Amino acid sequence: MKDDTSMQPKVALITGITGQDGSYLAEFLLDKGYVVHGIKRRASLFNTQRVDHIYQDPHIENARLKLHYGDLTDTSNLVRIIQEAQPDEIYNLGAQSHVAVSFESPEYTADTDAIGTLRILEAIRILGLEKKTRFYQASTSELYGLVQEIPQKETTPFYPRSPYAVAKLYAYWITVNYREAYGIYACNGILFNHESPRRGETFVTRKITRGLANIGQGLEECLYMGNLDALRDWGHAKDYVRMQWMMLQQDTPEDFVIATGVQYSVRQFITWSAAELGVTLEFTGSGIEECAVVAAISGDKVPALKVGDIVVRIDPRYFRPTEVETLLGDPAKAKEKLGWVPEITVQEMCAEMVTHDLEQAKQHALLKHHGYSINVSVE
Ligand code: NDP
Ligand code: GDR
Repeated sequence: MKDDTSMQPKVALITGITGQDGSYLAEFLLDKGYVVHGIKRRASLFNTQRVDHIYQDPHIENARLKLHYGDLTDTSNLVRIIQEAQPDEIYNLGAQSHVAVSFESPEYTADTDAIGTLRILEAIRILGLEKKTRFYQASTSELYGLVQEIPQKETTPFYPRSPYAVAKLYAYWITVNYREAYGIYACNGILFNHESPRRGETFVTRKITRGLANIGQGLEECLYMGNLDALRDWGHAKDYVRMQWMMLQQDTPEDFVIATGVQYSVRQFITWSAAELGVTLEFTGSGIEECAVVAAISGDKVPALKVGDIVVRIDPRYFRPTEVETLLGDPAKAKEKLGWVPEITVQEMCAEMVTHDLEQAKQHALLKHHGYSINVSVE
């Protein structure tokens, strides 16, 4: 590991700081004493909810969190921010990260996720920072797509199955190439799915925990889902950002798979989430006729539900043109070389997410009861 005792605080730049991982990583690095720069996008409404709790007034002396407006599609902007920040470490977490959306916006996804990565690596070169700045690329288990080996490890061949995964494949290899060609300390974390209460509402786990909590409070009628048979290796984002940092503290840059080594189906995640709410579900039918019916209720967390209610139905809209059916990672290298093991189980994570979303649903139900209009749309 690198010596961490120098007097000058280390400087990190995070693209995607307003996202799930970016927010946890910023907290983690601030705790370690870093000065953290983050890139946020201009939006017509505030979009910094995930980092508002660590916001520091830029007018105070020695503020250690600095946000810059920027975009991965804007080269000059990236060069200027990197020049200003002079980062010791760059974490490239920014991306159009939704697989289903990448089929709708493939070109934008490629521009942001593939060429955006190249733009940062080129900025490092243009600014002569090859020896100073270490680079982390948010690679993904989606690279394995149509899996060629079970479980998937660093040497497993890739077979991407979406415009998102194809864009990330370019980003993966350009990171390897700039490491080999220019000696940049650059590495890929091949991360399997990781979730948390800060997970975007349209990813499957959060859609489930939020949707069921809302239904239980009478804010929604039913959860419409896609492929319930998909198998994923789910971990907690907090565990995974720790590993992102560890990867940049080694003597030599290497790529690592980050996963838990266990997989479950989407249906199983629905069952756990319901159980956290005191609800037992029975799945009936199959394929696009499948639905989940309330079989029993214990406790009082779901006042709007009764036995016999249908809470999950299938909507073909949520099936992808090409699906990744199964993902299971082998994190042995991360354990052996870095001593990394995940600390939070998927069941604990599910419970945390349900608790969070139940609190939110109760608040929304209260507001609705008092006549305020609440938008709980789920996509
Ligand atoms: P999120 O979708 O929560 O966050 C994505 C971030 O990227 C947001 O801050 C978003 O900004 C920003 N962003 C999107 N487009 C651009 C752009 N054009 N320019 C600059 N910033 C942009 O993703 P996660 O935190 O879950 O994931 C972080 C990274 O890790 C992503 O690259 C993702 O592809 C990858 N990954 C994620 C995994 C997971 O399971 N979570 C697993 C493997 C890889 P805004 O808030 O304005 O939308
Ligand atoms: P994924 O995550 O595509 O693996 O990408 P997501 O949670 O979107 O889907 C997981 C699996 O669930 C199935 N599914 C549904 N998915 C969504 N979003 N909505 C549904 O209604 C639904 N029904 C079933 C999907 O078909 C899929 O099989 C995530 C992202 O964070 C990527 O950025 C990251 O690279 C990978 O994880 C690893």
